[in-house]
Amino acid sequence: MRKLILLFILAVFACNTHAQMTTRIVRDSLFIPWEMIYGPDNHIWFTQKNGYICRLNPDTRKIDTLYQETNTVIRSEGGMLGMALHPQFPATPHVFVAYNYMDGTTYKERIVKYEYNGAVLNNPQTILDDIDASNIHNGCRLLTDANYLYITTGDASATSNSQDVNSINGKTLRVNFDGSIPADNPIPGNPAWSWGHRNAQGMVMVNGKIFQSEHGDNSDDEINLLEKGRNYGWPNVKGYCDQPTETTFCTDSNVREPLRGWTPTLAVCGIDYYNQQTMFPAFQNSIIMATLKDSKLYQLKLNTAMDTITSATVISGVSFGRLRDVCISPQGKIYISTSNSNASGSTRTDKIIELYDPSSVSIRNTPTNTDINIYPNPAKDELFLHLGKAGFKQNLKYQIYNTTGQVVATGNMPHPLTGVRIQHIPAGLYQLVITDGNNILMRQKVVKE
Ligand SMILES: [Ca+2]
Ligand SMILES: [Ca+2]
Repeated sequence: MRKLILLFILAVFACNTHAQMTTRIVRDSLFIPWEMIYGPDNHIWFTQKNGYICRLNPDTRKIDTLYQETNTVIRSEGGMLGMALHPQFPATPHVFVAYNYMDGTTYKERIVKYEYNGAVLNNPQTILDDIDASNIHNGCRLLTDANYLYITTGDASATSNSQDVNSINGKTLRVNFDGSIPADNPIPGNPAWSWGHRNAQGMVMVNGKIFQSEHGDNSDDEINLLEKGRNYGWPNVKGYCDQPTETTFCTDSNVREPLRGWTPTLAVCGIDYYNQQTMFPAFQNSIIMATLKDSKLYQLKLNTAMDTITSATVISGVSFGRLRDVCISPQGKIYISTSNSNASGSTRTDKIIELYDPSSVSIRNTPTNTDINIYPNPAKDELFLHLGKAGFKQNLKYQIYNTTGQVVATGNMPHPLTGVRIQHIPAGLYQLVITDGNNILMRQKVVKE
C-alpha cells in the first residue's frame, strides 16, 4: 500500500513537471496566412496570400482587417508574402510588406512600407521595386533589426541570378528603412548581404545572428546561418560541400555550408526562436520550424554558441497538413499557420493554431487595454510602458510583483512613455500591474531575461 501511495505521488509529480502540449484552433477559413508576427501589442499580425494584412487577438479571436493591397496578384507561389514591423513599433508605426504584382505583362515583386494609425494601415510607400518574380521561387521573408530591413529574394526560376551579384534575385538583401543602401554593405552601392540563394522561406534573428530556412530543389533543404558577404552556393552547390563537383567552387567562392541539410527535402518554411522559460522549457534555445511537404513542426536545438544545430526533432501532436509559418508569444505559446487552401483561394481552409500548456492558462494576462503597450517583453535592462492618447491620464502608477507576490519595483507614470529600469531584478516571471490609484487598468505577465 505504501508503495502504491508513493507511486501515485510520483505519477502526480511527473504530470505536474512536464508541460502538456495542447492545440487550439484560434481561427479557421483563412487563405494561407503567409507571415505571422507576434506584435508588441499582444496581437498576431499576419498577411494572407490574397493581399490582406490583418491583426488577430489570440484571446478573443477577433480579427481586424488593416489593409487590402489590391495590387496583389496571386500565382502558384506568388501573392502577398512576408511582413516585418519597425523595431520601434508602435512608437514608429511602420509595417513592411512584400507582395507580387503585374507590371504590364511581367510578374514582379515589391517591398512597401505602410503606416499604422492605431486602426488601419495607410500611406503605402514603395521602398524597393522591380524584383523579378515567377510562378515559383519568390522569397520573400522580411526581418528588421535595430537599423536595417533584411529581405530574402528567390531566384525567380532563373538559376543564374543567384551567383550574379548585380541581380537582386537569389539574395538576402539588406537596406535602410527607406530602401537606400547602407554604406557598410559588403559590396558598395549594392543591397546584397549574402548570395547564392535559391528560395529562402524563413528568417529569424537571435543575438545578432540571422538564421534562414531555404528550399533545395529535389535534395538538400537547408538551415543557414547568414554571414556578411558569404556565398550560399546555389546553383553550383546543393547543401554541404560534399561532392567532387562542389568542393573547388566552395573553396574559390567563399561558400558557407548550411548548419543542417535535409535529403529528402521537407519543404522547410517559417521559423522562429524559442527561449521562454515558461510553457515549454524543453524548447529553450531552439528554432521552431514549420514544414510544407513534410507537414510537421520541428524543434531544432542549438548549442550555447548558436552556431550548431545539435538535434532536429519532430514535435508530436501537430497534424494540420502543410504548415506555412510559426510565431511565438512572450508567454511561450507557439502559433502556427497552415497552407492548405487551393491556389485560387476559392476554398479557404487555412487555420491559425495555438500550441499551449493548459496548466499555465490560469496565469494568462488579464487586460485588455489595447491603448497600453508594454515592451520589450521579455526585457533585459529596461521595460517601456507606453500609453496611447485614450489611455493616458493623471495619477497612473505601476507595480511589478514577483511570483510570490512581493513588489520588486514601483513608480509613477507622469508621461505617456515611462521607462522602468529592471537590470537589478533577477531573471524570471513577473506580474506588471498598472493602476490609476483606485482601479487596476491592466495586468501583464512580463519576463525578465
Ligand atoms: Ca546552400
Ligand atoms: Ca552538396
